[in-house]
Amino acid sequence: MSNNKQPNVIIVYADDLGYGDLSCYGGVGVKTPNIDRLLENGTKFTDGYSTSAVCTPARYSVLTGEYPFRNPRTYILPGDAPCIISKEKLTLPKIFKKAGYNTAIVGKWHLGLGEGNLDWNQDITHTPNDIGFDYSFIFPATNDRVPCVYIRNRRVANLDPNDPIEVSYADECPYDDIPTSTNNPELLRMKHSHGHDQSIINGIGRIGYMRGGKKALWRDEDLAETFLNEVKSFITENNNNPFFVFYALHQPHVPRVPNPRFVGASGLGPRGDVIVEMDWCVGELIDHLEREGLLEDTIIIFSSDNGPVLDDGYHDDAQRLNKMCMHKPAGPLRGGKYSKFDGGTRVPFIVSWVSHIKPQTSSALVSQVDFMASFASMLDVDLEDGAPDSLDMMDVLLGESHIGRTEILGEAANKSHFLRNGKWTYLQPKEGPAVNYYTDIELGSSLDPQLYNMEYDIGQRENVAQLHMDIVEKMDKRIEEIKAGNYTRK
Ligand code: NG6
Ligand code: CA
Repeated sequence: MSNNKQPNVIIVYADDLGYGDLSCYGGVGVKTPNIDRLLENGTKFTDGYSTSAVCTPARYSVLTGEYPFRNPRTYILPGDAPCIISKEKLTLPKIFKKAGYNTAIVGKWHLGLGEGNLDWNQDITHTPNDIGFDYSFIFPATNDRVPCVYIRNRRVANLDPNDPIEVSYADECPYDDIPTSTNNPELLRMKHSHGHDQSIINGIGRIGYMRGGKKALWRDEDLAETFLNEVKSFITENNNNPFFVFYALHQPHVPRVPNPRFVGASGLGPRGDVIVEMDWCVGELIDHLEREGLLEDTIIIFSSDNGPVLDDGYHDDAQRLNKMCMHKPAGPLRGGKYSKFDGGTRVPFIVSWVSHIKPQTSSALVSQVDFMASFASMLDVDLEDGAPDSLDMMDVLLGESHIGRTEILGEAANKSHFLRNGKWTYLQPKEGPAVNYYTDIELGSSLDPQLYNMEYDIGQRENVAQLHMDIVEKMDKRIEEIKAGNYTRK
């Protein structure tokens, strides 16, 4: 690096934002001027991937540098799951800590808390603070799962000891005195289309049952600003010390409830409105760094955990309005969230650093699993045997080289894999419906092998497997090799 001051690093990580959802990625229905602004001093990656088409496994890879399937617990977790990252494991925040940084996570967590049978009214023993974060202000799982509360470090925030929290993910509601979607549909202000029919919190049906904790409940309209203010305070407090922040946004995951200031901001209904709100958050973040005199010295990465979905369980008119406005959340890609097609894992991927990066577009193949080895290399921290699937791509992330990975492995929600190698993407056969009935997303499941030439078929329309069975066999073998523990870095 040309200057010897250690840059601050902020990863802004959206939830279910698609490849086509930003104006700088060609999105037509919604304007994202603040995120686009990152490209004035940044690289726009056209071929950047998360490791999974759903949240928990994708986040697991960012924080551990490991493909999700190496840990059998990397499924979409319920809100009362134990933490799936062990305290001993080398993690991304630990890399920063070894280099003298202060570290924080703010926003969505969804990697489990505690050790099982969690008592939400006591100090929690296994939180982000045990895997390398000095400070954490999170919600436990997703905004559609109970408990709908913030957790600051080890404690539920604003908890009244006289109103303890109970949480259950049993099929039947174990509490007879709480409102549920089945018993109290009159309380709902947003109707569910599938699932989300258990506890009602703030007029919205959720996944899971929750009793008590009234004062601790979040207001959905305030989530964005609450998290933003936490990030801002942490930055101000660390003005004189290098810091790493994992800013895990909750937008545009369901239920999409923008602050009233953003209602109607997009013309795309709630989904578009929360994207505008998210963009505003990024603008506020940039302005805050500037005011603190830190913008020049801060690397900002913007990406998403997985691809887009329109109907993910609530009637919020996303399908109709997106169609009407011709907004394609996955852009030219096939499939979306949950899918083995590129729409599941190929996501917006921007790296900006005001003092170092010239505006450019890069088609280098990059994966979020590489953050760990890349920052370890920048900070001169030894990975030892941690982060086995992570490659040092720092020069690529900084736009100094355009030679990325040769191969990328990704997985669908059903744990079936694809491998991209240069222009070829191969999808391993797996039984299952071609299209999910509820979300209307093409999942990429098929008993036939699929091979696509990404150079001229970005939409993965023409399966050329039969023409290139030699490539199919080679790529299939390679997936099995990687799965069997032939780690990428060795
Ligand atoms: C699914 C939910 C979906 C969403 C997803 C997790 C239903 C019917 N669907 O099970 O709404 O919460 O889990 O999304 O309950 S993720 O982005 O955190 O992976
Ligand atoms: Ca997600």
